[in-house]
Amino acid sequence: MKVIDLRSDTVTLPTPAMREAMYRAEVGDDVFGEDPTVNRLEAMAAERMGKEAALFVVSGTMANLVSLLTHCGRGHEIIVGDLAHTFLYEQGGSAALGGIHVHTLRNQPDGTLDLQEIEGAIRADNIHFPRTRLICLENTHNRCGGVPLTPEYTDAVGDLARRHGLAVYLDGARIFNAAVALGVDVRELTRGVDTVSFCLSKGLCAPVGSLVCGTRDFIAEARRNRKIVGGGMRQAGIIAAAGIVALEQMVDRLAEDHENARRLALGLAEIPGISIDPAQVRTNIVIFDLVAERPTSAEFAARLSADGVKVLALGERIRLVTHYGIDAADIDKALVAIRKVMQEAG
Ligand code: TLP
Repeated sequence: MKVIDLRSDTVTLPTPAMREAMYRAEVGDDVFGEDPTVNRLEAMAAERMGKEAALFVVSGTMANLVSLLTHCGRGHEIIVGDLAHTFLYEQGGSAALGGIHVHTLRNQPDGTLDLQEIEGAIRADNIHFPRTRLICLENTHNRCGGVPLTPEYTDAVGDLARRHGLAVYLDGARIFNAAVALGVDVRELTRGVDTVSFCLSKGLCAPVGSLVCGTRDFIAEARRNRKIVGGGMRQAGIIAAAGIVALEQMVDRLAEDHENARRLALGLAEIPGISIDPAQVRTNIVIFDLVAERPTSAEFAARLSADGVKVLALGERIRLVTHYGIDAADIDKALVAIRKVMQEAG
């Protein structure tokens, strides 16, 4: 029986073209800047994001950490959403390792931070206060159900930041999902921010890797910070090769994942005991609530898993993510299994 794994798009496996490219990759010592495949990937990434330079790192978490360490010093403050990945799921790395103070604002259901609230959160120059340095955004917004932030909103935050002498960092782990969903070039989503990171190892199917993109000076400093956290890799072209294939071949097809997510959301809306608004599902992430006390989200996930469908319990909510390993027939099978679990519970 094929397991239908909807826990995350991180479960995607490298494609045959990626394995071939990895096998053939030309490599060198990347800490010396001599891995031609890493250099090529970094140049491609910078170009795609409309930034001067890029840095290859092992994960989205490292991309966020290295970016924050580079933007901020000890005691500096960042403004970030209370549902941001950086805030919720990274062990407070920026505080633990960087001494960075975190000022959270409530994420709106559409993944944005209210502009007035951002403005209100910026510290005055006062000896008692930390110094505000950076505004952090996330696109698509994971915990807000994969919603894409628009170019207009991102530009507005960029304008606000510049008025106050601040920088903007975008956790764009799934930025290509946002660009595909909105039908815009990814550069429209990054032109308003100083620095952006994105992941190769989620919907784009590469086995490892993320990129931080920004100015040449910023990336030079970020390269030092990658080294201090132990992220200097040697013949990393082996994995960068898969990333090049990811950028060349795997971006446009994200639309299929979005289509499957919509199919899933529409099916879920028909199942008694499940609360979801399919109109909120814009990319490849589907989050819903269970209406009754039973099953709990943990029971729901455990029962489905026994039927070969894996989902993630996020507190009381359930998250499902579509990806390259999931087709429309899998969605229909998952819906049958979910309906069965809900009938048995009711
Ligand atoms: N998110 C993962 C898990 O942490 C839950 C997932 O399955 O969604 N930014 C965003 C917006 C992310 O969603 C993630 C991963 C990261 C950063 C961290 O990336 P990795 O896992 O490569 O460190």
